[in-house]
Amino acid sequence: MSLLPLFDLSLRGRATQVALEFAPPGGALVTCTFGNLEARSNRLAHLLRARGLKAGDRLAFFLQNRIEVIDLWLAGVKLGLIVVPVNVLYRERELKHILTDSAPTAVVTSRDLAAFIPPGVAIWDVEALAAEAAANPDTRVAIPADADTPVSLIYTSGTTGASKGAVLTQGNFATNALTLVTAWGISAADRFLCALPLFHVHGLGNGVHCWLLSGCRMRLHERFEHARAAAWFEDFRPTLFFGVPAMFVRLLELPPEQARAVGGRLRLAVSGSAPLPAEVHEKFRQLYGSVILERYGMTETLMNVGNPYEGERRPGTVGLPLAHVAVKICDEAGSPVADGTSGELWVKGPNVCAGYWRRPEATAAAWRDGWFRTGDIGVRAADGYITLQGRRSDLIISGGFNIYPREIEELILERPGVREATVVGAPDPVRGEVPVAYVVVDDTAFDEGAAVAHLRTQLASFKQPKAFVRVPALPRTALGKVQKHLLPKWQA
Ligand code: MCA
Ligand code: AMP
Repeated sequence: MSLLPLFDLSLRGRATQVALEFAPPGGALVTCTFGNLEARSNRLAHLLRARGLKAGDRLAFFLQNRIEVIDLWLAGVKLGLIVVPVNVLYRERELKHILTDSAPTAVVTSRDLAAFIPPGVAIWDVEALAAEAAANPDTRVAIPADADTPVSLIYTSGTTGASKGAVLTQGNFATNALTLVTAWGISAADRFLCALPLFHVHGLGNGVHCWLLSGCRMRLHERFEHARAAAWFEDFRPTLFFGVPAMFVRLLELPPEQARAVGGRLRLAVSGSAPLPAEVHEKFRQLYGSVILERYGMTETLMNVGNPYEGERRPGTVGLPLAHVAVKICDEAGSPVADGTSGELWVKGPNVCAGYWRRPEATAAAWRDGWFRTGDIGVRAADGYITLQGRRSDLIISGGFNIYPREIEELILERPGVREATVVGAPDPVRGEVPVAYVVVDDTAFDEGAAVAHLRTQLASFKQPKAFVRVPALPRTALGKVQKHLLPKWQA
């Protein structure tokens, strides 16, 4: 199975239909038909080929949502490239790791973001690339591809601090989208509002692929802005919305009458990437008259489990395994546990990535007998519904973005006067969790202002600790492991 024949249902089959409305910040709406997208990506594919790119080469993008991201993705699929999406909030240190590890031919970026790219990496300006592409022929260029053809390297934060690239194939994306389009009844009649970033699999794997496979109309925004969301819903009148819990929390701020009207047009709202509090699920139902469908996925596996479209969408649970995936819940030894007992979720299916890019040891550690160990802890009820309870690692999820404490701790420990440091997730009403640092410092040598300023240059904004809490010592077990749950609670 490969992507282009599935995209062709829309790119060629619905060539004259409006595919996309892009809303640039402060600018007028730009509209594209599926035929326009086919032509634009063909022109770009000709140009990329002329610049020497061939199947298997990496091409990174470091861009806010815009039409050119779609062009790059489609041209990449056509040429068999491995596209490397990079979070726009990452800064030099994070970028250096990803761009060194994936060794792309170039990174496509915009003028405002180019300054963050470390030296030594070829930068292609997105505007210049688009202008040059426009002069190329719009005839189809495509290499043969199958389910095993790699199409993307997406970096996921590793427990050791260095993120690893998950090698995702055409088969992974195709299976994922086919299952979701079928499970969620997505059709060409839908109107899909997308304000998720396209550099993560929620926006890219679920958003873009469900849109292209179903042939619905997508309204794309550069990013989610809660102050504008109400106006967007009013104006576009979506039937379909995918969001992270922080977006649904923000949507609870809409006046009841407006929320009701939005909810009346909304056929389906899907939440994922972080736990959706049952209370938000219930408040959204009351306010909008729409029952959110919560599902669970990972970068390495795309989607695994979801609440049913037909049937009970049970708050606080992620539902039942999706059609393409097998799920088992295991104890530490890898034996399945009984229903009602907590264990680690192991998954198997055509959705699971091919491994970690150039990291055979990490790949061997994450797979066992063909099953991928998710690191997520959960429990299955007698009727099959799965509830996630936490992680084997101490991952923090803030607004749907993942943070590994170790990465921040290592940077804090490099500061003068810091003897010990640990970072934990503190509850936050909108973002779910925010990182907070607990430090044991020598007060005469530690300069908090300088530490904050330094971290700002080193880390994405969502990873910045919201506070430095000074403690006399970190609580530790007899073996020296920090007992994070014993730290004094921090409140904003
Ligand atoms: C967020 N910020 C951005 C952007 N997005 N800045 C520039 N460009 C962006 N695209 C920054 C803001 O500057 C601000 O930084 C902070 O994030 C929060 O912004 P705010 O406007 O106050 O937004 P909010 O109302 O708090 O909502 C945050 C958000 C954002 C918009 C929901 O967290 C977001 O886009 N999350 C989506 C993450 C996502 O797609 N995850 C999927 C991963 P500052 O704090 O410095 O002021 S894939 C995954 O997890 C798996 C596979 C799955 O299951 O889906
Ligand atoms: P990422 O590393 O960005 O792929 O994030 C994947 C992680 O997000 C999963 O391993 C889960 O811990 C978490 N996640 C995704 N969806 C949900 C959900 N609906 N509820 C709780 N956690 C989720």
